[in-house]
Amino acid sequence: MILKSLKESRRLLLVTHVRPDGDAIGSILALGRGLSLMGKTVRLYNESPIPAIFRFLPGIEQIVSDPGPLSDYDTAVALDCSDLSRVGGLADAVSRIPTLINIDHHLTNTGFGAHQMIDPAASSTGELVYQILMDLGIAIDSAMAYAIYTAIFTDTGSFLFQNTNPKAFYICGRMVELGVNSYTVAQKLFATYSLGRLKLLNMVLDTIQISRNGKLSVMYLTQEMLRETETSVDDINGLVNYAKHIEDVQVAVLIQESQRLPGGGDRSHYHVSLRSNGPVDVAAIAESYGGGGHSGAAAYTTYTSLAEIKKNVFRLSDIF
Ligand SMILES: [Mn+2]
Repeated sequence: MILKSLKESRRLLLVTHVRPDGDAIGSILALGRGLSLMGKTVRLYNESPIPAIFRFLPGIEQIVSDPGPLSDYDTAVALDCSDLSRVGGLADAVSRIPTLINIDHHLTNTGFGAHQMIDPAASSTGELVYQILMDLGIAIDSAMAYAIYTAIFTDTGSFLFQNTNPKAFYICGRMVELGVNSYTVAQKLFATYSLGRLKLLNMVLDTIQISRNGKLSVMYLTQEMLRETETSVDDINGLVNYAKHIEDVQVAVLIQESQRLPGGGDRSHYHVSLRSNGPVDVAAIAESYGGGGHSGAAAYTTYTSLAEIKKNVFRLSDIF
């Protein structure tokens, strides 16, 4: 049904989640380019700024934060969104576009949209986009190959996470055959950090606390640290994983003070990222706070104080 609907569409808006990661960005770029090559009018939308590390991807400038009048589109495609609200402020308006297609791999996907391709066994949404491009008979060029490779490579944590499956290796191998320089991608994504980021990492690591049973680690990051190290949200990407590498730690938590919202007054709010090494399902924890994600990586936003968040988070360690 998805294929038929995509073939019949003429003017498409592709959307993905706020604070986009490599899977969100790679998926939207690859599918967007494929559909454009089929002669369709395609616009790629994201509410948030694109993190600097992804700016090497061909066509990245085509992801815009202004989709124009939504009445222009006959079809919307949501990629890597467990819930349409993940799109951000435009979610309601997007839901009114005549045909809504939902392509995702989150176990927690709410099943929104008229047509869905939801496969929690897929390593990434990029893997599903590859399948769709194949089924549409589109020849993958180097730009699409870089996008798909980046989607899978980042969502599997460079093939380190538990969602790394045979297809992830197979598709990435094919993408390398089609022109991706895997060394270049690795360098762009992981090997080059600013001095500020390392100083920020130093500060954040300094806040690590471990639960009494040793299975949970908690660190935090404040706006003040970003100012002091002259870093931006771009530099926060991946910091949470450091605390996961500690011996015996099963769940790592990074509590990140977010920028005050315009009109939000004095109230700080926090983005809480959770990473699990296996047995603990952090998506369930995030969901209980109104967030979501995968069993191994999830997040939620909260308006309580840092002290309160830490108290609640440490209480979690009692259950595992
Ligand atoms: Mn994903």
